[in-house]
Amino acid sequence: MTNLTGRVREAFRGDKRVDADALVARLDAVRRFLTAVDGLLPDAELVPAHTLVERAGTRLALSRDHTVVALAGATGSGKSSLFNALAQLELSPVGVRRPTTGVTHACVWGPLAGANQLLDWIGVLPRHRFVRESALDADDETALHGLVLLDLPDFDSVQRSHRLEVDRLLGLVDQVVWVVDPQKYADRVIHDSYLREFHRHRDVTVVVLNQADRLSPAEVPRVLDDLRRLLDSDGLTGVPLLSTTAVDPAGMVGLRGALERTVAERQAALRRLAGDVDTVVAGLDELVGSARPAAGPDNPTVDGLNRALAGAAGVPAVSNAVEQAYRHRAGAATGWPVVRGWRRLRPDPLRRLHLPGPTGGRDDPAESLVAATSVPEPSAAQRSALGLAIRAVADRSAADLPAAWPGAVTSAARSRLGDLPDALDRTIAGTDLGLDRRPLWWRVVGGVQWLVTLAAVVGLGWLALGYALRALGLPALDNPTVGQVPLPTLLLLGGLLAGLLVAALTRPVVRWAARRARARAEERLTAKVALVGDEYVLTPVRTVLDSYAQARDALRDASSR
Ligand SMILES: Nc1nc2c(ncn2[C@@H]2O[C@H](COP(=O)(O)OP(=O)(O)OP(=O)(O)O)[C@@H](O)[C@H]2O)c(=O)[nH]1
Ligand SMILES: [Mg+2]
Repeated sequence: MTNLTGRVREAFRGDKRVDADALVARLDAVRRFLTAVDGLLPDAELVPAHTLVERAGTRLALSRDHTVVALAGATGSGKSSLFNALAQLELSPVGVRRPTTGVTHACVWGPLAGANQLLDWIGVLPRHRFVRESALDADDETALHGLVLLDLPDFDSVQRSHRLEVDRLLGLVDQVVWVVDPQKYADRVIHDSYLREFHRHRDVTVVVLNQADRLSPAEVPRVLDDLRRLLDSDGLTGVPLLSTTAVDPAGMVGLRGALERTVAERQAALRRLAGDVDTVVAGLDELVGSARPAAGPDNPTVDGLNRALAGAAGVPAVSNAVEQAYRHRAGAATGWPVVRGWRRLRPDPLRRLHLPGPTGGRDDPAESLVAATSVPEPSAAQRSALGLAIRAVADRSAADLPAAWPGAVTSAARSRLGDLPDALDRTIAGTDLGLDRRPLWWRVVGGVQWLVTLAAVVGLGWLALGYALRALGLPALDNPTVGQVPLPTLLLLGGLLAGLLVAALTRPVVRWAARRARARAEERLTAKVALVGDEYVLTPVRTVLDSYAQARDALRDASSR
């Protein structure tokens, strides 16, 4: 397996710009992945990818001129104070009762109209939206034009609704400024539940140690060092870390500068989404492997399937009937004419299976569309052999696939099992068994039989006439002789003997030819049955393997940068 996760984890964009087109292409690849695996993998595994595709599509379609930055942190860390200090207005109440902020407040630098749709999507109520522009007092705010700053409720709240609101918003915003204070900066909840989870969003993460004024100047660097160490162990190496003092404008310079740079770059939204794609791709990584899977099962497995299908379709029984039918028909055509009629009375073995009789194939095309043969139903053993063969096809095909796929391959292999019996029966009924044409040699031998029989009849008649004349006292016939033997006797005995001799000589030839007819029919039937196996078992399996290959390629495209 490739370790996409590993590759993704290494990808820290830092100052590297995210190309919008490349990001759109990666999102498109995630979309292709979802299309390829639709219905094949458990939906629960795909929720983050679906969410990403939907969110990213909306975010990119909405304003790209705005950068949405959220102030997130524990209650009392000073989010609202920082929010107000940045806006230089008392927009979000700051209080002593904890938690204070229950709903998200937004402040837009620049015209509100352009940001309204974005705020509708983010879900900030109109009455909690504020505009910095109307209160613009100087050009010094233009550097923040395009900033949409959010003051979030506390994430470690005793109020469940606050936590849900924070979690929802953290999934939507472009950049997060994590606000910690000197008392709680090492709190496990902040690190384990939030900061660590954001390690793939390092390049849209800023951490501020607020209330720095509560520390002595000597303590600030020490606490910052300690916090940096914690951030490193959270996987947030390299993220900007600043100290702020919300109650003193001088203590806001660093954060303000950082926000101005973010707004100027107009990269945060793209970087955030790129981080989301990284996260989703890493989550999907174990669903696909590295090796390109085989296009289908190997030949011995397919042969095994075809054998099992042939057994279940009654190919041995039909081939057997072909051999018997050949002997039956050849006997009727070449046998001694005296007993031929008696042979004809016996039923044709193929007719008994409702397969094409001596007159040839089916005349009515509609008849071949329905299962109409009387080939015996497959035995329990044949049925279970077929089940095992289909299982083997699925197992062999899925051998190289990761754990999520064999189930889909097995379902595909069995998906048309219910249609197989009819399809096999129709195929058997529609296969040319090679008995339609009467071989020329049958006619030659048949003709010879008629000739020698005729000779015997002529001889018999001749002798009978001689006896009759003698009995009536009439002059006897002057029978010609061949050597010592009178010709009529020779004709009668020779004819009879020749007939028996031809019949005796023909029998082994018929047996041999019947075996050949059987082998030929078996070959044709097996080939036709293999086509059914291909359509009903192998094609669905190949479709899944193909989807897998597409999913794998798509995920590779989504992970590359
Ligand atoms: N000394 C000092 N006090 C601060 C600073 N920032 C905030 N405070 C105080 O800390 C308390 C909490 O501030 P808030 O801004 O309400 O904190 P919050 O993070 O918004 O809290 P919630 O809304 O409950 O999540 C208030 O009494 C603020 O005056 C700071 O930098 N220095
Ligand atoms: Mg607050």
